Formats: sequence, structure tokens, C-alpha cells
Amino acid sequence: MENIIRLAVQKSGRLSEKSLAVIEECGIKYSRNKVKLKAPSYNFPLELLFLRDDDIPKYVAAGVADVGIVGENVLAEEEAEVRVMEKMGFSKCRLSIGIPQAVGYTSIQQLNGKKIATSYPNLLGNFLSQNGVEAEIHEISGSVEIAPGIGLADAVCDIVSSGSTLLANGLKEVETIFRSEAVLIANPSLNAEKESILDQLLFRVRAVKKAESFKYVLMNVPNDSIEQIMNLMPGMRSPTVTPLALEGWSSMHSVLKEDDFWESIDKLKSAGAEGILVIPIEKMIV
Ligand code: PRT
Ligand code: ZN
Repeated sequence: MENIIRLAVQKSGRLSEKSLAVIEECGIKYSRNKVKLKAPSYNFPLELLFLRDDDIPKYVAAGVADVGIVGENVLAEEEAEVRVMEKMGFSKCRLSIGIPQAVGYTSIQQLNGKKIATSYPNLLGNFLSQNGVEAEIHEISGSVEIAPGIGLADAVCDIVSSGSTLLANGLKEVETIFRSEAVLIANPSLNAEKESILDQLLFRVRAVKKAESFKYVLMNVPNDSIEQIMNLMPGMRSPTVTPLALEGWSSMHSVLKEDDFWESIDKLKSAGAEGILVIPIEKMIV
């Protein structure tokens, strides 16, 4: 029985850098030779495999890799049998239908009988049939967005992030059919040893992810506002409060959720907090 897990990440592309950054933040060290497909870690029982993103789901399903990091869009399109263990919170995008800007849009029914170019025939096909639309799906592997402009299709179904690619090609987004982000997937039947390494990996990944969604906050507060501020910032268990040399004031330390950041800061200020310092957290284990 092999006592390592093989983690498939995208060789080069939009997922690569962030996938490797998470591995590094998990304290997993490896040396990479750019021409090689594999990189073993020397301080964690893991080997990295560098693959094209489209191949990751089937390689994980087949057990060539034990785990992988891939976009949900690719996973859903490939329909591979894997377990989704964790949403990674990066490479967020959506799969949308775009039509020429000059064409008015009233409803999805308008796509009946039309030709739609995409690299996602399964996801598009399912969406169209759920909506009772019969359209011709024209599968192309790249530069989907130029298809209407060169007369190859009436519409596109492609990944959108900022929307600027659609815009630059004279298209507008009319339907969102799928929302995606990078996920960590695993083979459905790992042996006990690999499963336990996966647990250790997930523990670290979650600590890194959690840290990213919180900030450490230090501030000076008038003593008679401590209770009010404590209610605004419950912290991990409860905030740390230590007296300042200045009579009537304390220093308060706690954590704040990134999502509520500005709203919380405004409330803290109106409750009398001063000298607010906000510090990134590297790892967070609760
Ligand atoms: O070579 P390999 O097959 O491994 O890579 P790839 O070229 O197939 O994929 P890659 O690296 O482009 O994307 C990998 C994954 O990143 C995708 O499967 C998505 O999960 C995710 N992702 C996030 C994106 C985008 N954002 C994105 N903007 N994938 C593609 N795009 C493209 C899109 O196809 C379109 O051409 O960017 C353009 C749209 O971007 P905006 O910002 O102009 O809307
Ligand atoms: Zn790809």
C-alpha cells in the first residue's frame, strides 16, 4: 500500500497559481522541475501531478490521481464520479449564454432553432432541455466568443468572469446557466491510509481558507463602550481586553469576518473605538 496521496493540479492556466499557493500555505514543500509531470513533497506524504484541467476529473475518478483541484464547470461537464470535498473560494466564474448586442432578448425561447457555440455541450444541452428549447449545439474547443462574429453561430455559451471578453466581441450576457469555483475533489474509494492523509490535507486547507476570510483587529476603546463593542465583535470565543496606561481606556483584540468588514468598522467607530489596526491572519484553527 502506498502511503502517499497524489494531488492533480492544473499544469498551467488560471487555476495553477492559486492551487499551488494553497499547497504552499499548507506548509507542503516540494521541488518542481518544470519539464516533469510530477513533483514529490519532501515534508508531507503527497505528490503533485501537473495535468490539463479537463483531464483532472477523470484521472481522479480512475484513481490515477487520488485528489485534485479543478473548476466545478469542468467537473460538471465531465460528469466524473468523484467526491467534492471542499470549495476552494477562488477562480469564481459563471457559464453564460451570450448573444449579439444588437439582437433584442425577451426569453430563452428565442434560442429555439438557433446555433450555439460552446465548449460545454453537456451543461448547455441539459440547460436547454430543462427549458424546453431545441437549439443546435456547435462544439468548439477555444475562442468560442468569436463564433457569432464570423457567422459560425447565433449565440455562445462560455465562461464569463468580468464580462469584458463578451463585450469586446460585441456580445451581451443573457442567461447564466452555471456558477463555478475551484473545488478539491477526491476519488470515491481511497484506502484507509490515503483517506487519513486526505483528512490531514483538508484540515490544513480549511485552516488556510478560514484565515483568509477573517482579519485580526486591535483597537482602543473607552471602558464604558466595552460591552457594546463586545456584542459587535464576538471573536472566536470572546475578545481579549487589556487596560491601557491611559485611565478609562482599554485595548481590545478580536477577529472580524472579511465579508462584514466595512460595516463592522463603521459600527466600531460609532461605538467609540479608536486607533483600529487590522492585520491579516495566516492560519486559523478553531
Ligand atoms: O490548458 P488547460 O486545458 O489546463 O486550461 P484551459 O485553457 O482549459 O483553462 P483556463 O486555465 O483558461 O481556466 C481554468 C479554469 O478557470 C476554468 O475551467 C474555470 O473554472 C476558471 N475560470 C475562471 C475561467 C475564467 N475565470 C475565465 N475568465 N476560465 C476561463 N475564463 C475565460 C473564458 O473562457 C473567456 O474566454 O476568460 C474569458 C472571459 O473572461 P472575462 O473576464 O473577460 O469575462
Ligand atoms: Zn482545459
